[in-house]
Amino acid sequence: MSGDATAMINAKNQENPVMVYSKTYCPYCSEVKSLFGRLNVPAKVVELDNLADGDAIQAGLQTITGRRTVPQVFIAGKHVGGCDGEQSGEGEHCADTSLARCLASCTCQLSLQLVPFN
Ligand SMILES: N[C@@H](CCC(=O)N[C@@H](CS)C(=O)NCC(=O)O)C(=O)O
Repeated sequence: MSGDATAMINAKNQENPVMVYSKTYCPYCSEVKSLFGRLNVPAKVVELDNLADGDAIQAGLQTITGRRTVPQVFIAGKHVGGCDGEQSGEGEHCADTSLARCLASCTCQLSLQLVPFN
């Protein structure tokens, strides 16, 4: 399933300007979802623990991102990280700064793509 999972993830990331792979009970995921809510950015959220093939999708995410935790966030098809600011060197804690900055740098692309989002 791993090849199928990565293909499915890549397709979803292309279809949806903001993709969040999440688990319903995960506090880091809640922080990311609430951040997008505060920024009024509609994000497509996949709750892996609600899916029969959630484990396979998580394995596919690990192949793509090198990380085995949720959340994993993709903006305009690009992996931007989890809840923390690891990738921007900000260390543990949720990511108003790093995600918000990334969103700001993607504004033009997102505003074009978000119009038909559901
Ligand atoms: N530093 C990570 C922590 C994320 C994390 O620890 N997530 C937990 C769920 S709350 C996780 O994915 N655990 C492994 C798993 O559920 O398979 C982040 O901020 O994104």
